[in-house]
Amino acid sequence: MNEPIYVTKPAMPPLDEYMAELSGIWDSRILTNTGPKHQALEAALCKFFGVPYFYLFTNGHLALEAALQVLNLPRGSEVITTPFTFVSTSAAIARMGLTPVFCDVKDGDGTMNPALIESLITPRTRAIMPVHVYGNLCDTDEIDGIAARHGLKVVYDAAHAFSVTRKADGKSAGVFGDISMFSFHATKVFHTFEGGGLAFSNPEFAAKLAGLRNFGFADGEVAGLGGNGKMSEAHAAMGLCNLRHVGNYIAERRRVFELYTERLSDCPGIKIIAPDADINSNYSYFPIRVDAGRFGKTRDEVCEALAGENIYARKYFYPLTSAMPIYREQSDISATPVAAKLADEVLTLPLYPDLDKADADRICEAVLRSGKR
Ligand code: T4K
Repeated sequence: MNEPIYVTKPAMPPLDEYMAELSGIWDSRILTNTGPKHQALEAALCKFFGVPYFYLFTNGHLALEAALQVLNLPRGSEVITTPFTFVSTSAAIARMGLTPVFCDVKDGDGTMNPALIESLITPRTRAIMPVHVYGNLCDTDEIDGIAARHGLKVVYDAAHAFSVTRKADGKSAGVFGDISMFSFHATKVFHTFEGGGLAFSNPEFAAKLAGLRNFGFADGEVAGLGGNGKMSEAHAAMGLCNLRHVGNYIAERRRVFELYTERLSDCPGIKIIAPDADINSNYSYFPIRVDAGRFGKTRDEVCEALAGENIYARKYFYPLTSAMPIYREQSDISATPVAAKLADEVLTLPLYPDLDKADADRICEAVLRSGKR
């Protein structure tokens, strides 16, 4: 049997580079509580995203919860979001005592369909939480415009969108809406082992978010109900190293993306969800849609056939979060038919910087063979 290939493999900087960062921590004995590595990484990320504030957190999910908490929405408020996402997005809304209201997505890139948002607004709606799926940017101008007209806040789940920029004006995924959340989990394009953070420009959020990630402390006193979301120095050190190499990681991802595209783009029944033409992509995922009628096998059958060859693709995102037991009673999956179809058809193939041509070929051949069984 061939070696297993997983959906991703974290990109690593040279070990001696990381050890050099760590030696600074050994000298200073400052391990956490917004130390020098943490401050350096935040400053570098402000520049990277072109935002006045970037706050690091222990992970993207906690950052998303803090982003909602800082908006101070009344309990039970409705937040319009998408069901075609990782469980974290809807869970953050629900765990903050808010109600997710599921909006359907666009067939092309799986991001929220702005044409449907206004029909979901009720007197209880207070915010919108769209997701930049696979790094494809949402229709931010339209969504932010709707929010402004209706007095709503916007928090973008930008977990997948590190380094994505708009071609037209060079704007990064960090500048839209009120706050954008990025995940720095091991499986992401840029990682800090675990981690994440918030990009924003409102100075009022800055003081409050500092408290929310540090037990509510402000000027030495507990001024609010905070938790502990601080990123450690060892994690921040990994971020400093990876930031030096992320351009290379993305170039290597692009190489793999192009290999797959060359082999799979002409296959009847397989459709690649390509990066939108108007963005500079980070090539975070390689999602394909399997049209069972034309390909001859369902997405699940393709996924199983690949697993049989020791290739572990993932169904990002299946099931829809709205179909999960905790939301099922309050949501109607038939109201989001495009998302439901995507969730049934999509399969993300392994994609990471050091996936070599031989493995990419092996994966493509396994996909093509699965349709002929
Ligand atoms: N919003 C969105 C839209 C998200 O996609 C995510 C996270 C979040 C919010 C929340 O952000 P974080 O709180 O996570 O920062 C993975 C990741 O755990 C998760 O971060 C990610 N999205 C999601 C899409 O994927 P799993 O459970 O599907 O992946 P996992 O952990 O099984 O890893 C996949 C494969 O990667 C493994 O089979 C092997 C390889 N791997 C994984 C890890 C963790 C490694 O080689 N080394 C590793 O350390 O969730």
